[in-house]
Amino acid sequence: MAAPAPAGAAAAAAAAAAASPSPLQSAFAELVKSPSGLEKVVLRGARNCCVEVYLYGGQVTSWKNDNGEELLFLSSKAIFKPPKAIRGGIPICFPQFGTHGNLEQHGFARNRFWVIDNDPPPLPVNSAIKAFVDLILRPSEEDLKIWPHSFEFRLRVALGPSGDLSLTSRIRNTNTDGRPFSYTFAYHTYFSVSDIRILSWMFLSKTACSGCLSLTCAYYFISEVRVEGLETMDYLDNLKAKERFTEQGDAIVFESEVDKVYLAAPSKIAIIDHEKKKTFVVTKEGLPDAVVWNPWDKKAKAMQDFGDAEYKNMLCVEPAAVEKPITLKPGEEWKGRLVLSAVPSSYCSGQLDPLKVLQG
Ligand code: TA6
Repeated sequence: MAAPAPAGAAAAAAAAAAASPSPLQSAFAELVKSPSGLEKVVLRGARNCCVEVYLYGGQVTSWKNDNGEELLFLSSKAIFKPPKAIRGGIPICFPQFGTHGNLEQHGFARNRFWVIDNDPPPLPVNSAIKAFVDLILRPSEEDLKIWPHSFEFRLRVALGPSGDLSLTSRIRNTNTDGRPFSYTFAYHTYFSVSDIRILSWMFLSKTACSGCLSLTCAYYFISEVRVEGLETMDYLDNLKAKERFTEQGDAIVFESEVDKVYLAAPSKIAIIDHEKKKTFVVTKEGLPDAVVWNPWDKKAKAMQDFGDAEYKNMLCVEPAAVEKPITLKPGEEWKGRLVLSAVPSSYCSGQLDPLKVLQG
């Protein structure tokens, strides 16, 4: 029995797919050329839900909810030209996170061209997910000179029926000389948030009693954006020579540059954005650590592919494997998964209780 006719945008994609067979065999995924000339895959879900993945870097650069609202940060100064990595979305750091090794910062997967994998090994997935694409990266001769290991890196990007975005990585050691290899990894996710800075108010009240006037002055600090789930975790501080500290017991709010690798972090982390009445729930599998990064004003000015004020509206929370590199023997395969969902959260939705979100 033929699949039910997809509605709206997916119908158009279906017609297009039928008209010109693309390497993508799905009505919910379309390969297009972006204005930069780089190719990207557009995944269309229910209503206006949509995801864009560039073959360059295997990088998600856009994730929209059913109101068509962009949920990921992409710099207005992002450079879409190799070998520069695209500033925003979800760059993949492999086979090295940051400067944890002697390769270029964050390894090379984010500035290589991936290809569409039309025949991936089966992956147990929820059959309700129609909008997905499989990409694959293998090392080039040049890569083997800087990192002498054969691997197959398969990436499935999927847009769920409720608008959730998932990235499933499978990395296999295909060395034929019996050598294992080790690597570090991160999904370097840039979230789009409302003003991340702690905003303060001075509150003056006048009280008059029995002929005298007294002024009471109070300061209120409001942070629209907070991260929950990393309280009391140990972390390596990249701003202090990777020294190890323990996070204080409250939600993380932001008032200066932050660059921390939280160790053995819980599988669920929440980013609560009061202003946007939304909570991002970050769920991770096979990735013990979580990096939190905001460059703040000075670092922002120093980055050519980043707007001076853009630090106010982005936050990176990056499921990662940093402290303990992953080691694979030949033939072995590792799986690392990230699932992102954006839930409405406001005082009245009752979804503001982070524990409810984290333990939901
Ligand atoms: O993930 C945090 C971090 O490692 C920071 O140290 C900062 O350098 C950021 O990544 C961005 O790195 P990039 O190489 O993309 O400029």
